[in-house]
Amino acid sequence: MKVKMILPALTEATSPFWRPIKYSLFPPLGLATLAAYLRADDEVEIQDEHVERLNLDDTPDLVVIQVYITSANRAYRLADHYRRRGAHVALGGLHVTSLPDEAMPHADTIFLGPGEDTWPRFLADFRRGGSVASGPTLATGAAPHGAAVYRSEIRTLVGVPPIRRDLIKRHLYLVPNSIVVSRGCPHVCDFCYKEAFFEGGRSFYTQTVDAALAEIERLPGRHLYFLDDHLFGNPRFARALFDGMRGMGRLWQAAGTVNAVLAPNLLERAVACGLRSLFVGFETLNSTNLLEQRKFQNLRRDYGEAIRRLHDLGVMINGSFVFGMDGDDASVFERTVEWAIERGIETATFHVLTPYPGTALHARMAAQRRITIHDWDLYDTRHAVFRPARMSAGELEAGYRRAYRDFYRWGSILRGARAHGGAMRGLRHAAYAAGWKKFEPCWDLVIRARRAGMMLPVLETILTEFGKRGADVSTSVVDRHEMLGASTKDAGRFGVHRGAGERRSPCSHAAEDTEPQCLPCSRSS
Ligand code: B12
Ligand code: SF4
Repeated sequence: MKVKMILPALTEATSPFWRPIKYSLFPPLGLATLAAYLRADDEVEIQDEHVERLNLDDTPDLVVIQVYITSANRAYRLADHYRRRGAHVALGGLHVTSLPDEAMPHADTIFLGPGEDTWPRFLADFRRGGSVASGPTLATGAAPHGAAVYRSEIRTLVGVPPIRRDLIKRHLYLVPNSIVVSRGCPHVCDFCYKEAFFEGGRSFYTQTVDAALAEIERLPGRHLYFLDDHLFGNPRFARALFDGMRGMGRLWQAAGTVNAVLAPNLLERAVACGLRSLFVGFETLNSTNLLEQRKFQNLRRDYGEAIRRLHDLGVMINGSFVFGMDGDDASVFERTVEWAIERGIETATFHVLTPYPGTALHARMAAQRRITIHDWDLYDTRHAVFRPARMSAGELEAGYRRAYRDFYRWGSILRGARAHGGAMRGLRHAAYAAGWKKFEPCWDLVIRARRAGMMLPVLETILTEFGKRGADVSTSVVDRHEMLGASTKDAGRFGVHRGAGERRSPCSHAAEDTEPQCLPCSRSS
């Protein structure tokens, strides 16, 4: 069987404002996950339109398209194209799950929720002769025009086959070693995609620690980027994973919450096994906004203390902030940027609040008739698609753009550098922030020359230098903690071999006190 898997690019990809660096970071892990369920004799190709021109002249038997909100229009055009050519078109992903009725007319089969249970079931049905609409338990019946709907019900990562990384064109990505070892998140924020996507089943679950460690072992080089929504979301799993990673010599980046950063002895374990930079969802400095968005886990948390803890352990921070919540007026931009600079946050990702269909935020705004734009192309967190409460949509968009400009001015970078209170640390801050934003045209040149993969050794070298002192401190803290008897008792519970870390060669990056710097790798700044 000939299978074509496509990650379409958002419409912006063809615009002069296209920023290659932002979209050449991570390979399409979701599609590579699904490809693992195909047979060895299937002919399969993954094409990612963010990094390559699609070949649309082929004639696959089965076309699989992953649909995000910002690429939905493009995805539907591609689906229509392949249906005209006689292929069976399967659509899935976040946007299809939120708006199945919209996706149906463009597909032969649609998939709601994660694909680990529905996709293999569909494949079996399809191979039996294409009668997918009557799939026994999961196909929930035919839509008016005949598309079948497969709805995910069984939520587990136990026993999933290894991701088909051989199908990923590693040289086209700046961060080819991205990895996810869990799905979802234990929290419930109103603006997040999570509740809609995982509706009807568990919305947070992890691999076994053994499986996660095995996946890490399969990745070449040293650098890893965990794309989990909240790698620290299950502290017992996280502790066992970090203990298992000790001695592997990895350098890694991930996302976490303020809460997780403040949790005792979790961050130290992460640093001891190679954490060098963390994407932290601060989102807003206003507690009324946190309440409004039900981001309770950030309420009454000491953001300043979280930042100090990260910096003391040598972890670089990418702070995430959302503008446009009902408590925000036009002063929010300057206040937030100043706060971040004064605390020496190295990089920041700003977003305009965006009501994704299926979220509680969307339902609330729709009920209040505040949604003004329905073109999905503009749901990219750069446009105000709703009427803000305390400023105009124009002010919100202009303020968002100004926040980026102000945060990355040379003056701001230098002020942020001074906030670290030490020459070498300050230098690291300046090198990091400037390296990301000020030299973006250089990155773009490398990417356009299809040499993105060449930058991985550079990234690894930089991260090796970054945070050595923190790694030393955290290693000794963790060791002390274990000597006191609080060792890896969680490991067995999650299926990790006891002492997995000890089996591996000792960490080679735990000695000198050189000033570190690091390439920023924000998820979507
Ligand atoms: C990495 C990432 C990116 C990367 C690259 C994306 C990529 N290569 O896949 C970059 C930086 C380019 C990016 C950009 C953006 N992103 Co982004 N990104 C992510 C992130 C952090 C991880 C994606 C991932 O790899 N997940 C792990 C894999 C295993 O899961 P998966 O991809 O969802 O695939 C599974 C299922 O969805 C399903 N599935 C998917 N497709 C199909 C198809 C079929 C047929 C079947 C059966 C199943 C199926 O099966 C897979 C296995 O279970 C997610 C958050 C998240 N946790 O998903 C946000 C996320 C997807 N991004 C989001 C957004 C908003 C954006 C941007 C608009 C941000 C911006 N401000 O510009 C842009 C635009 C993206 C676009 N091209 O349109 C939102 C999407 C909201 C929505 N409703 O669509 C998310 C959910 C973040 C969030 N919390 O809001 N992103
Ligand atoms: S903490 Fe992050 S991933 Fe989790 S529900 Fe909130 S916004 Fe979503």
